[in-house]
Amino acid sequence: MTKRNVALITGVTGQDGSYLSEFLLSKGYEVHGIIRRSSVDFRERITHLEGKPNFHLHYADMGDSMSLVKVVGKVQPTEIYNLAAQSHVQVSFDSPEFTADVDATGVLRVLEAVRTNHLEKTCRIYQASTSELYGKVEEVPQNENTPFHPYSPYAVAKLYGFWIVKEYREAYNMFCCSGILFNHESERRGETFVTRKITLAAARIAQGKQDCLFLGNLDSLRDWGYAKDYVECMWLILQHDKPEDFVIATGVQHTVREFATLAFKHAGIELAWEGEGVNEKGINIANGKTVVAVSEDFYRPTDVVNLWGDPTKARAELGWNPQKTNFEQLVQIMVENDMRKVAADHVASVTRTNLAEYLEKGLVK
Ligand code: NAP
Ligand code: F7E
Repeated sequence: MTKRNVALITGVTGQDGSYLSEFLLSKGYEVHGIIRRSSVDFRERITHLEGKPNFHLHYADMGDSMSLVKVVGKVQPTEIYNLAAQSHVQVSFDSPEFTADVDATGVLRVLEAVRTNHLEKTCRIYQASTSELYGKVEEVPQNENTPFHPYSPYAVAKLYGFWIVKEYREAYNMFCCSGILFNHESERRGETFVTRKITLAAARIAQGKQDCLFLGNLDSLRDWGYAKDYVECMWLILQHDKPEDFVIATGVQHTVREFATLAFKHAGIELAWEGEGVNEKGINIANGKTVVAVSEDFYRPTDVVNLWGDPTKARAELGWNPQKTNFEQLVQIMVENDMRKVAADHVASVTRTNLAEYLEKGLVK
């Protein structure tokens, strides 16, 4: 009898959920996703998948155990990918309790939904863990043995998620694992994460639709990869012969300033940097205009500034290639996408215009 592959994805409408759905459908999976009710029923990242015979959506919420128990019971998944989260670090300072409920207790609810439905022996579970666990870093680069030092309400919540998954693995012999993923970006990245904020602004400035981009800490170092490559690793982690946790990263780090320099270059603007700290500016060499400035509104109460992953274990044990898409290619993919997107918005919608203004004025982080 052929193996029945049924995946349940929480966070299916997010960046990773959309790429993972495409990946699993291409592997012949029956894919089920959890969505929550929103006043605007437009799910941009998965619209192209809706209506496909193997793609199904169910209403549930990470804060609602009953809904999770019901969906797991109905779908009888062989694999669960728990990607749902309040995933914005800055927002976790504004909404710490909600973040804890979804990102910490939500993980427990998923594990318990599996146990309640007696699927512990047949259902494998992937937990979307994060490099933010290393936080105020204790060593560079970071691997599976590096001590954790979470440094935001988001990271503290995700630390609970990591440990409860490990606990259920040992206590109940469940196949549940965490992927400790470093930052991964794409043309589907949320618009208030720093990479996408930069690529969209570079495109708007290049096309005369925005004057200046305001950013926070330009010195922050990240190990940025391509989301499409990272979802493959989530799947590989669940196909491994043993349930284990893995660091997923490229092994290369860059500053926010370097990302901005390269993004503007792809948009046709050469930047020169002047000044320091809050007075630093990115000047368009061609016309002397300031196109990047620093705003303290984007500084965080505590910031994680030196993330650099060591993907040796994933490469050796999963055969995963951390450099499939490198930094330069990632920036190029994102800028080319946003140049097209901004050009197509020739009559900018009210929402789009307002968002650009809000971003400029520092009202949306
Ligand atoms: P994302 O784009 O922000 O997507 C988050 C998803 O979670 C969305 O589908 C969202 O639904 C859903 N969600 C939030 N609260 C929910 C709730 N109460 N009930 C049900 N669904 C809820 O995040 P992402 O970048 O794809 O990241 C996926 C996961 O990986 C997250 O857990 C994130 O914390 C983690 N992670 C991300 C990165 C990265 O660099 N991207 C790195 C490490 C770990 P709506 O569309 O309805 O809001
Ligand atoms: O910030 C600095 C900011 O918001 C990156 C999430 O997917 O990855 C993501 O979290 C860095 C920080 O991502 C701005 O201070 C400067 O040091 O793009 P970000 P993040 O906080 O690293 C991890 C792995 C996750 O798990 C999360 O879910 O950039 N920065 N200026 C800025 N950041 C933002 N957002 N906006 C700025 O204007």
